[in-house]
Amino acid sequence: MLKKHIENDDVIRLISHNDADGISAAGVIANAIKEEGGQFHTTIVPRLKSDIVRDLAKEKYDLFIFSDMGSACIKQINQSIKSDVIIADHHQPSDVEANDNVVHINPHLFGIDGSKDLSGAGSSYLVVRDMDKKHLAYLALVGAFGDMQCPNGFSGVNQMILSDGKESGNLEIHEDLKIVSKANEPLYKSLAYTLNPALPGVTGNLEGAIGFLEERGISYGIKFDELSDEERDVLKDELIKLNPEIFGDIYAVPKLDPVLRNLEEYSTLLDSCGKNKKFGLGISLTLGEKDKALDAALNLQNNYRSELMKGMEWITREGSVPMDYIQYIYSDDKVLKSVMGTIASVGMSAKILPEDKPILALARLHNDIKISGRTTRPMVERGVDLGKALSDASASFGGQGGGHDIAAGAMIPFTAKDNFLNLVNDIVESQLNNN
Ligand SMILES: [Mn+2]
Repeated sequence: MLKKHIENDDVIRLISHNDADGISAAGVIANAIKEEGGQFHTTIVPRLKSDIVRDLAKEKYDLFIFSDMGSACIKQINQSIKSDVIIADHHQPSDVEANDNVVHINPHLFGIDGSKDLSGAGSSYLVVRDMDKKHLAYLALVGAFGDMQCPNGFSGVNQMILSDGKESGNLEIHEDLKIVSKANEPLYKSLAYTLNPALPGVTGNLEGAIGFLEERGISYGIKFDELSDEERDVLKDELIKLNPEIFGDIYAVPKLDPVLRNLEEYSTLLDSCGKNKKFGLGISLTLGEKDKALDAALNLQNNYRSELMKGMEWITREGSVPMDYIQYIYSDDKVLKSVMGTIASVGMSAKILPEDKPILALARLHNDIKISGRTTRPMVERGVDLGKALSDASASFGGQGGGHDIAAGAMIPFTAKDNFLNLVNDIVESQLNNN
């Protein structure tokens, strides 16, 4: 269907999600269209709502493509869009069947788990794969990284996309240290900025990183890429002592600019674009734009990283507030608010905060509080389901919440803060007792 519209010289209308997966998804389709000599017009939105679908329907395009979204809105799309539609999504679909003018691609329709085995960028890749586009497989995996679908390697359809990438010749896997910004930051910053896996005493701690390297006689002010082989070996041994997961498979596209080469880092850079609402910038990176675009994106990432370092300093100093069964952090500081969820989870994985209680990160937004909840796999195995806890507790106070057992979110009125915390504490207690 896509090919036919490109041949007709139709400008193709792309609508995608605002996170790293959504931007990668748009990038996969945009690259395919561009390579075939077609034209496209892209809009990135945080959520596909009925009024957006209604407004789109008024636009005169012959083909609409929804990527990393759309499956929940089949009913509205059926009702309002008469042109051709492609939906390439991986979220839980609504149970409405799509009309004949709608091609619906979603792993859940085939009994495949869309939260683990295929991303929105992956679904989009399946749309263009047969147009001789296996060289775009890597971009589908960037999306999978964005949606955290590579905990210990790829699974399911992602695995097949990985084989495509290797087959096309541009994607390679090699074992190395999984520290970030090896080519463009001094080593101590690379270590402090490495969040996944976390390095206790070093992640989120610039001074800790300098101290760690100085004590071991490793030059901290130069880039990782400039280290001697000898220093690299020492660094590897010492970092493995901190966290063995720091050495492992790296998925890389060598022909890309060094700062994008590692697909996981590529996805973090797109995430920075998304968080700052620079969607055009994100998409232009996926289309191969360098120089100014790359500098602008790195700039956004740097700002985010310095906010993150401030946040990490803050939790190192202040710690969390313990309750009997949960712990929480709360702030109404402008900088801290933007990184609350991340510092809560990195705080736990870097062992700054205790891991034996789920954490809620609370950020005040006017009259509401935004909550991000995180816990650990062992806590989930003991019965904790944060998605359920936050959905039930927020509903009791006229708020909204939900998510996964291990990570969830909610929004509640500010006035309900203390009662909400007490209720989540009680729910987690009963989850543990009833397990
Ligand atoms: Mn996604």
